[in-house]
Amino acid sequence: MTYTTQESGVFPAVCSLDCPDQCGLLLHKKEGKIVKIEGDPNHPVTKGNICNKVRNMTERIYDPKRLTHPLKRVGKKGSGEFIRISWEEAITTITERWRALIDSDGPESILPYSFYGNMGRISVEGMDRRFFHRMGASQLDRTICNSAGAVGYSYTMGGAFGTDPEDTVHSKLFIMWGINTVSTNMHQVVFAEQARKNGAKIVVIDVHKNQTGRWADWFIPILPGTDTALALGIMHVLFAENLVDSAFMEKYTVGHEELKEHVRTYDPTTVSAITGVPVDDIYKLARMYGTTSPSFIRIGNGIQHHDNGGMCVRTIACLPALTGQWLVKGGGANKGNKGFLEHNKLALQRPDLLANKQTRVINMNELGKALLDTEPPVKSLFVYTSNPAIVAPEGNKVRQGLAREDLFTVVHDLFLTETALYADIVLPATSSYENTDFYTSYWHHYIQLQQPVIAPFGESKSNTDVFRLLAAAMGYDEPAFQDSDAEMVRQALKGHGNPHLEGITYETLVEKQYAKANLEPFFLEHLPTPSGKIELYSQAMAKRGLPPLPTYTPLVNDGDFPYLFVPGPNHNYLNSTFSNNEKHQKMEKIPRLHMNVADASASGISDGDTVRIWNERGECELVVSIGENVLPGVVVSQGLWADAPHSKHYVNALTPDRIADMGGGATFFSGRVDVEKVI
Ligand SMILES: Nc1nc2c(c(=O)[nH]1)N[C@H]1C(S)=C(S)[C@@H](COP(=O)(O)OP(=O)(O)OC[C@H]3O[C@@H](n4cnc5c(=O)[nH]c(N)nc54)[C@H](O)[C@@H]3O)O[C@H]1N2
Ligand SMILES: Nc1nc2c(c(=O)[nH]1)N[C@H]1C(S)=C(S)[C@@H](COP(=O)(O)OP(=O)(O)OC[C@H]3O[C@@H](n4cnc5c(=O)[nH]c(N)nc54)[C@H](O)[C@@H]3O)O[C@H]1N2
Ligand code: SF4
Ligand SMILES: [Mo]
Repeated sequence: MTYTTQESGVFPAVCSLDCPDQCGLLLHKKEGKIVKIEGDPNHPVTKGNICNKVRNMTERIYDPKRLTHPLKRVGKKGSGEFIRISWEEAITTITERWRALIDSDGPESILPYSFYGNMGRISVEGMDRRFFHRMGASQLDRTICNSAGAVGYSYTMGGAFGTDPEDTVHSKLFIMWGINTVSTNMHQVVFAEQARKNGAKIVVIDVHKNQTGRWADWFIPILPGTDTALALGIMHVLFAENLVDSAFMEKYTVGHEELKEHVRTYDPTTVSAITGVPVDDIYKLARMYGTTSPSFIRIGNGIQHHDNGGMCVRTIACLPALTGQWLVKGGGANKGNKGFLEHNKLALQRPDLLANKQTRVINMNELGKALLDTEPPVKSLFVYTSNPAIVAPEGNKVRQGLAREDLFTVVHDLFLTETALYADIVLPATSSYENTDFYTSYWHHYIQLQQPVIAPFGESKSNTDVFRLLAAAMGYDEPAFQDSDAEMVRQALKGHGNPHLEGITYETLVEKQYAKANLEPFFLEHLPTPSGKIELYSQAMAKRGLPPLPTYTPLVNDGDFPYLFVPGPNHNYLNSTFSNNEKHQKMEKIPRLHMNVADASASGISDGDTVRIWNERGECELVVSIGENVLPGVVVSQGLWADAPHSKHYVNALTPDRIADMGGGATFFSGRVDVEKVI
């Protein structure tokens, strides 16, 4: 009997949200509906604790605003005037339009746009990819989240391999570097708290003393985009005071002699002038790092949403190699552990269906440009599992592009999102609890299975079903479009050549619900860098015209505005997800702009004033919160807020669509703004 046919009971599930913790869940079902969501106490990492967001998830699953049937636009784009249509009409309209476009403009006039609103591998890297490969559509480079840092980390370590979070209970020093752990990785906090009971110290390095900074034993405020210099200053002291592990460097690294020579110029006085961190604190931090073992660095996403973010992560990733911490249980670093759970992507995504066509690739961070300026133009956009009208940078450009009358836009989502308001056709999506999928955490080492627990909501359909329907209507008759969801999970877990996934199959997951990656052989013994060692000096970077040794480069000059603006995510939303839920909005209260007291008094701004934040790209309005939580010259907000009618909380109206130094990454936090009181 499947879970869906059982009216009542408690069923296993996985949190599908784009969150490193990827919790095991238990769904309590009564009369065919989920009535309660709690953590699975047996999950080895998340152990029954879940966040408030998901504890209140039933509100979202059964929200009366949820889409139940397809819609067709009848009013002006953006106005929200739609009428109900059938699935048949929706699929026919879309595919007729696409056929005509393929004839007149070629398949590259069609652009898919998606991200990880659901982390399920077959939902967002499965049938969809097969479909657009077969079509020969423009390809999307999915760079909005961690790509600068992922590439930077790979230059040093070869791939997403780092410390097992479960081992961090043994750590004696935690450095939370550019990560708002309390909100964005709560189970790392649980491990750190356990370690703290055994004397561990927690250091937080951030531009904002937020909930994570307040939790720290030592909070180190830093100027945005300068962390590379701080890391180089630490290296300077480690080498100068011989706090390095030469035997480790000799065996496991390349370039330590060059690095030692190179960091001579990054003395604490020089570094202090760049970072705003006092000279004595740089010495103290370096000595603490050089003498405490095990020491663990949790590398966050904040530092890499900058012009120089790739190099910053690459540099910090070198630190554990200087002190040999990779060999100590609970020591090392974690930027992301996806490498351990690398499955068979070729089988899942089938790039062979492209049949060697060289289709253009569009960077998702440049969506506005792609819709407004790209030649030949994008004429149709298919958005799924993402909400670019809120989350993409240079938001006004994005919305101007979405408003183009000649752009044929389809949006597949659970809600009529801000993006869906611009669609010609809107398709209702199932929630992850209605589908089969597998999930691989990018922080811990577990792979998990979701099997459908409830029936599809209204007429909603899963991503895979939508692409099966589209494929059939387009006449794509390859067997790849016939595979069931379970079959796709099977394919992804075969022939991957990843020793860490050896022995884990669809059947294991059906039986056990989750499985841990096999951690033998030890990843340090087979690092996928060109040299097979940790690359303190990187020939590969030199070949790409990047400095081969860790090097500090200042942020790009973003215009003559007084403040650097850091608009991060918040505690009770998950990017823009939940920002349309009343309960979550209430928990989050009002969006604020944090400003230093010196800046505020110089500008005649008082605590609680509504301020206008503006630059040449756009403007928004927030309520100011004045204090010492940010350094002078920096303003910080939290949250990607929904567009309530006339709300002026659209922070991405201000963010740049410049591309970071590596991986085509986003630079959300490298924009400059001015701030004035609204009278
Ligand atoms: N509750 C909640 N959890 C989430 C999310 C959410 O929206 N809400 N989003 C999920 C997603 S998709 C992601 S990618 C992760 C992101 O979660 P994190 O990795 O925590 O990244 P951010 O919250 O973007 O930024 C982390 C911190 O970096 C700081 N920061 C910004 N610039 C700099 C800098 O130059 N130097 C330093 N040292 N610090 C800087 C910010 O002030 C912020 O406190 O969280 C995931 N989890
Ligand atoms: N200013 C600023 N902007 C940012 C960031 C920041 O820190 N500051 N962070 C950036 C980062 S790190 C990220 S990852 C992005 C995230 O950006 P997005 O990936 O766009 O994340 P969400 O806003 O959560 O939107 C996900 C959407 O997917 C829908 N969805 C969920 N499950 C499914 C499904 O199974 N099928 C379909 N079809 N739809 C589904 C949800 O309802 C929701 O509308 O935002 C980026 N934008
Ligand atoms: S959002 Fe993160 S912390 Fe919350 S339940 Fe999901 S995985 Fe766990
Ligand atoms: Mo992200």
